[in-house]
Amino acid sequence: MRITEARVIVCSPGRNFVTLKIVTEDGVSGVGDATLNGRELAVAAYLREHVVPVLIGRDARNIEDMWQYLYKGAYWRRGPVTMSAVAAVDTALWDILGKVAGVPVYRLLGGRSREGVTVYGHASGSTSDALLSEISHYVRLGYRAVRVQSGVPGLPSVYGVSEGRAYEPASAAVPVESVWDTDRYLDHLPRVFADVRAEFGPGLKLLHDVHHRLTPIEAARLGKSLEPYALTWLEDPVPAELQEGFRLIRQHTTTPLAVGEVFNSIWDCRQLITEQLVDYIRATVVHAGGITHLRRIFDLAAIYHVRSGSHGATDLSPVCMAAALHVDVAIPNFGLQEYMPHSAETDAVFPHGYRFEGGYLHPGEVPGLGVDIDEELAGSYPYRAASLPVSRLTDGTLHSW
Ligand code: CS2
Ligand code: MG
Repeated sequence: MRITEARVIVCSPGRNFVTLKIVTEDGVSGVGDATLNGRELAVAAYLREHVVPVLIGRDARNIEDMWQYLYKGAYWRRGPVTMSAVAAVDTALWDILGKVAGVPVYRLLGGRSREGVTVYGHASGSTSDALLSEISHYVRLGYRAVRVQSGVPGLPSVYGVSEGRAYEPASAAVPVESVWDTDRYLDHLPRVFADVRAEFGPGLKLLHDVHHRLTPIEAARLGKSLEPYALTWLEDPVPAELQEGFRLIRQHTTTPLAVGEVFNSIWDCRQLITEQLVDYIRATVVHAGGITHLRRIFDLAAIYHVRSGSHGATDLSPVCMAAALHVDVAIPNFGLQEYMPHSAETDAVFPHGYRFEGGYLHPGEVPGLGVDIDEELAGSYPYRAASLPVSRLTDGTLHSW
C-alpha cells in the first residue's frame, strides 16, 4: 500500500490550522494535525520541504518504521516543529490503517477500556458572580470537571479569562503584551476556590491552570493554600524546563499536579514521571509525535501511577481531538481530556464523528479516526498571521506567559 500523494493544507476558519492529508495507491486517504499555535508556517514548511518528498512510494502500513525513519532520519531530534510534523504523518497513517481494516482506530490500539472520555470544560470570569454562573452552565450541560480561571483585582487581563466567548489568545500578528503580578494572584486565588466549593460542594472536579507563571516555592504555597478545596489538578505551576523544581513543590503540598502541554517527547516527560513528581501528563497527539509516541508516553506513565490529561485547546484541530479520543478510550491510565468546543466554521471545515454527551466525549465508530478536512471549504479561509501574547511584570520585566 504505497503512498502516492501528500498535501499540506493551511487554513484559518476562525483560527489557523495545518493539516496533512496522505493518499495511497488504492485511493485511501488519512489526515493528521500539524498545528503549532503561532508557528504554523514553520511546521508547514518542514512538512512540504523535508517530509512530503520522502513519503512518496513508502508503505503506509509500516507505521512504527515510518516514525523511526522520520525521527532518527532527521538527525536533529525532537523539538515542537519536528515532532508536530512527525505527528501529522503518524496520525494520518493510523487513520488509513483503520479505514483499510474497517475499524475505528481505538480498536487497533487494543479496544475500549471505558464507555466514554470524561472531559473538562473551561469556566472563567473576571468577577466571582460571572465565574459562578459560567460554572453552573457547564454543570447544566453535564460536565463532571471544570477548569476554573479567575480575574485578579488590579490586573486588567489574566490568562484564560474571557467574558461570554471562547478564549482565543493568539490574535494580533505582533504579540499583545499583558501585565502580571504574582502577589496579587497568590492572594486572590484561594478566595476564588473557597467561593466555588461553597457554591458547588465536593462532587464537582475542579482544575486550575497557572500557565507556567510561578517559581517552585510560590507554587508550593499556592498548592498548600488550595488543599482545602481538593483540586483535581493544578496545571503548569512552574515552567517545566527545570524539572527538579517539582521536587520542591511536592515536598510541600498534596495538591495534584498536571504538566506537559508544551512537551514534545517522552524525554521531556521522563523525569517527572519516573520520580512521580506529577499526577497527570498532558502531552497530546499533535505536539508529541503522534498516536505512536503519545501511547509510548502514556505506557511509561502507567507504570508510575501517572494518568493522562491530554491538552485539548481550540488551537489543536478536530483531527487532533479525534485522534486523542481514540487514545483516551483505549489506554488503561486515562485521567481527563480537555475539551474546548471549536467554532462553527472550524467544525464545518473538519467534519467529524466524535460527539459530546453528558460529560463524556465519544470517538464514534467510523473506520479510521472519523474526521476529515473539506479542502474546498478550507480554501476559502486563508492563513492570517497571529501570535500568542507575552507577559510582563508591573516593572516591565518579561515574564512567562
Ligand atoms: C492551555 C492553552 O488549554 C490549555 O491548558 O494552557 O490554552 C494554551 O495557552 C494554548 O494551547 C497555547 O497555544
Ligand atoms: Mg494549559
